[in-house]
Amino acid sequence: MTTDIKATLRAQRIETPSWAYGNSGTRFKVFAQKGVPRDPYEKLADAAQVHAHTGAAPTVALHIPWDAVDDYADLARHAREHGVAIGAINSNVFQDDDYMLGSVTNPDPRVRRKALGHLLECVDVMDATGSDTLKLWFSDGLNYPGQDDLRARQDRLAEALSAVYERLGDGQRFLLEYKLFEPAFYATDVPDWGTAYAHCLRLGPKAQVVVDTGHHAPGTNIEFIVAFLLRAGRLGGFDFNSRFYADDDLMVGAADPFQLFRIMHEVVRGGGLDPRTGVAFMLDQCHNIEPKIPGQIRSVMNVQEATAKALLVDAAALRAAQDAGDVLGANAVLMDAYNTDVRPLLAELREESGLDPDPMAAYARSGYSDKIAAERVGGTQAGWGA
Ligand code: LRH
Ligand code: MN
Repeated sequence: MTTDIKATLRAQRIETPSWAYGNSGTRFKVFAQKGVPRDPYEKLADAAQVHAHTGAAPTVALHIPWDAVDDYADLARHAREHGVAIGAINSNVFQDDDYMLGSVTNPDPRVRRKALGHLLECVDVMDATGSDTLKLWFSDGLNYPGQDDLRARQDRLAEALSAVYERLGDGQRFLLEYKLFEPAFYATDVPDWGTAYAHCLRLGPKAQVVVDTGHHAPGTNIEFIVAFLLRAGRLGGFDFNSRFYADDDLMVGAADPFQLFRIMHEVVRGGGLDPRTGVAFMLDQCHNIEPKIPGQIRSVMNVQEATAKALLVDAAALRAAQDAGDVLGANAVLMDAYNTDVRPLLAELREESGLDPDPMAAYARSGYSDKIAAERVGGTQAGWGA
C-alpha cells in the first residue's frame, strides 16, 4: 500500500500564486517585509525556492496586470531556468475605477467591452507563456437592493463568458471562480458553486469551476461541492487557503486541517489526484504578517499531509461499513486515517527524492531570506496595487 501512496504523493503538484510572494494585507494596513520581490522575475525566483525544498510546486500562477511584462516568452524562459513553469493566468477586472458598478456585468456597454478586452488579453498571455488555464474571478455585485437588475447582469455575464469561451484555443480552458461576498455586500453575480456550474454547463467542457476554500458561507460542506463537481467532471481546481471567519486567505489547513482532510478524501474518492482529471491544486493566500516563502512551503506541506491521510483511508473497510449501515464503524475508518501521523512517511518520501526531510529547516539553513533582504534594496516592492 505504502508504495502506491508514495507514488501518488510523489506525483502531487501544487501551484503557488505569484501574489503570495508580494506584500499583502487588509484595508487597515499592508505591512511591508524585507526582501519582497519588486517584479515577476523575482516572484518566480522565490517560487522556485518552494519547489526546490518541497519538490511538489513546479508551477506558478500569474495575475494580470500585477505580473504584466513586456516579454512573456522571456518570463517563461526565466521560470524554466529556475526549474518552474508558469501556470494559471488570473484575470483582474476588480481594480479599475471603471469597474465600480461591475465589469462584464456593468450597465454601461463601454465598460463591459473594456472588461471583456482584458479577459481576451489574458488568453493572449496564455498563448505567450504556454499556460493552458485562465482563472476568472469577478468581484461584480451590488451593495443595495434595486441597485441593478439581477437577471440582466446574468445575461451580461453569460455573454462575456461565451466570448471568452470562443476565444480559447486547443487544450485551453477557463476556471470560473465563485465567492459569496466581498467586495460586494448585498449580491455577488457569481456567489456560489451552483451559479458557476450552471454557467459552465451551458458553455461546454472547457469551462470548469474552481473552488476557493475561503469563498463560502460559514458552515458550508465544501467536500460535498467537491464530490458533486468531480462526479460531474467540472471540478477544474482549487484555490486553497483557510479561514476562521471570511475570505481570510490564511495558510491552507491552518484554520481547519480536518476540513482539508475531508476535502482531500473526496478528491481521492473521486479520482481527482489522477492528473488526467485535470484538477489544478493551486494556493491562493496572503502572508500578511508571516514570512512569505516559508509560508508557502508550510502550505504545500499541509496539503501533502492532508493528502497522505486521505490516501490512508481504508476504502474497502469504509465501503463495507457504509453498506452495512455501520455509522460509527464507517466514521471510525475515516478518523483512523485522519489521526495517523503521516509526517514520517512524507519525510521518508522526501529523502528518497533527494530532498531534505524537513523543508522548513532546509530553507532556513539556505540563507536565501537574508540574501534577498540584502539584495533587494530600492525599487518598489510588489503588492496588490490596490
Ligand atoms: C478573490 C480571489 C481570486 C483572486 C484574488 C487574488 O478573492 O480569491 O482568486 O483573483 O483572490
Ligand atoms: Mn481565489
